[in-house]
Amino acid sequence: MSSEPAATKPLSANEGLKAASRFLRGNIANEVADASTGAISEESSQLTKFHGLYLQDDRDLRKERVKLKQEKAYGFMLRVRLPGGRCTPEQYLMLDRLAGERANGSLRLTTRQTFQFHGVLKGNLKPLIRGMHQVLLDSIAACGDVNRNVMAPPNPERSPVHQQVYELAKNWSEFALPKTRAYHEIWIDDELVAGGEQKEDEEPMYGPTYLPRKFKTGFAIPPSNDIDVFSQDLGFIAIVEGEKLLGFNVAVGGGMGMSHGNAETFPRLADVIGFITPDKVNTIGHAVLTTQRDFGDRSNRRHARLKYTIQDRGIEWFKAEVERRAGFKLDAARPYNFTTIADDYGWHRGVDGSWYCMLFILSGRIRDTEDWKMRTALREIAQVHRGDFRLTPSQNLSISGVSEEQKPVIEGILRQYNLHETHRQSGIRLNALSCVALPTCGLALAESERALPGLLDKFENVLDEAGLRDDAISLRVTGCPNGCARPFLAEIGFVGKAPNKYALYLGANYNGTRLNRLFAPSVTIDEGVALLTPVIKRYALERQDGERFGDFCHRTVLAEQTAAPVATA
Ligand code: SRM
Ligand code: SF4
Repeated sequence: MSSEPAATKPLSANEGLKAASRFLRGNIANEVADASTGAISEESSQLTKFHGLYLQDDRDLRKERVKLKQEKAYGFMLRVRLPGGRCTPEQYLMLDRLAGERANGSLRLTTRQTFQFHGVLKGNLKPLIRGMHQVLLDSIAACGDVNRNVMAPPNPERSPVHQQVYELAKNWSEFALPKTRAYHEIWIDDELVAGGEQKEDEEPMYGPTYLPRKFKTGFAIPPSNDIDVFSQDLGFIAIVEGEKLLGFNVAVGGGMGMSHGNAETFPRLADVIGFITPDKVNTIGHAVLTTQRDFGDRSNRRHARLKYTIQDRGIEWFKAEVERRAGFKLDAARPYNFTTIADDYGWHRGVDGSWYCMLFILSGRIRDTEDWKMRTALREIAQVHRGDFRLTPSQNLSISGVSEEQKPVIEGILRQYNLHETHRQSGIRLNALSCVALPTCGLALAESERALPGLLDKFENVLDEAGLRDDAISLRVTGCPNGCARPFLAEIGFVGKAPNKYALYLGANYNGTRLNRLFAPSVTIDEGVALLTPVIKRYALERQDGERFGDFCHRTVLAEQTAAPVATA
């Protein structure tokens, strides 16, 4: 598959769709206006992704619907574009309102620092997008074959460099936005629906068929690798001297997704190819992105990410092509050191004197339940907060830029709703991620978000017994091997294969620089916990000074397993 140039093979169906879409318009407007069904066509649902929208259905209701001879319970997922995960209180209040009025009453914080709505009925799409537009939010390029939501460390008040890096991330996000007017026409201005004259667009950077596949960028500031920089197609690792941002090491070709049992698909860590000064971010970004645009595989979408372009053609070839396009040579990469992936929970004071409070939010799910009114609490905070909110790559939320006078007010609301101690939980819970999976994700093979609480309870029992309750151990669960919670970078990864069947991965490190390995190809949740119980007990007894769980597994059980026959997924 890999040696043949992609151009000689037939193009995938999506390429034809994009080319014929008149810069992402297609027939979306007409189909959204059609009230006879809650769905849109397969073609349109491929195109709406570029507008941040996925057609989904409630999979819990599928059987019942068939019985009743009704169409599936369709609803859309909408993903907001939110570079660096920043939103103002005014924006938050609008999102919260829209979640209640136009979606399923919850907001979901994602692993790429943004919000998702679920269960949006077709008739609610326009009001929702227009509501977002009123507070200057959009969902352009939140999904689709383009540069996705750009990640950056969440708390700029930690240092002036954090603020500078956030600005650069935002700037690259704007730079790499598609230029088509389709989004505004369809969702905001109604030009097409009203039969307005078709405008022609240009996409100087993307061209009419955009990229072969999604493309993800993230900025990290060592020693924190909270954004998992090596999982990004394009990563910028800040090199800081004293309080000065010297520039970035550039990392290319990371990605998580794979298919079980298909060795031609695999998770891959990005390669560091050199160093650039801060003024070169967009130039290098443009060179990397257009190299992938021109050389990525447009015939096979399972082989179309940048990681495969690099794997097939070689990193030296790739670097030379990027340098040719950028018009300069990269400097040698500078030394850096990542020590953690964790969010710093609780209250902290920034260098500018303001405070931020990092809240732990399990799986990023914000909703009210009978006994826990988290959504109400956050709304009340947004009503009085004068700073902003920062979403983290670990699905958490930071109340950021809080003044000394405001701090007791915010703290009072957190206490009133029992949110003030969200971070006083076991180490494994505070380091757990899960993807959405069932019931909304059409690709889920197993439960994830809904399985996480039970899985954590079981692990907590084992860890309590071993005296390891407070040890930070990263656990990531996904409902399939696409890897939306970056499970291949977890010390313990559960990757869904079938209902209550998971491939169990072990031994990544706690700074996101080593992938984990398959430990057991197919286990139920109970079997997985049972398999790991002796490992956890052994860790408690045999770990070396300061040794993390993932490193311990790498040194012991995985090394021992290598000597024995290797399991395959
Ligand atoms: Fe993802 C597809 C949810 C981060 C790799 N992802 C999906 C879809 C849209 C399912 C679909 O295509 O029908 C999921 C929607 C579920 C739902 O009901 O909401 C979905 N992905 C998510 C989110 C919401 C997970 C979460 O619980 O937070 C994350 C949203 C991120 C965002 O705000 O933009 C999310 N997805 C990721 C990540 C992590 C990251 O980017 O840091 C990855 C792995 C990194 C990577 O891309 O390699 C990821 N998602 C995928 C893939 C596999 C892509 C691949 O080329 O390997 C798919 C499937 C696909 O694209 O065909 C996918
Ligand atoms: Fe869906 Fe799979 Fe992503 Fe989970 S990992 S949200 S199941 S695509």
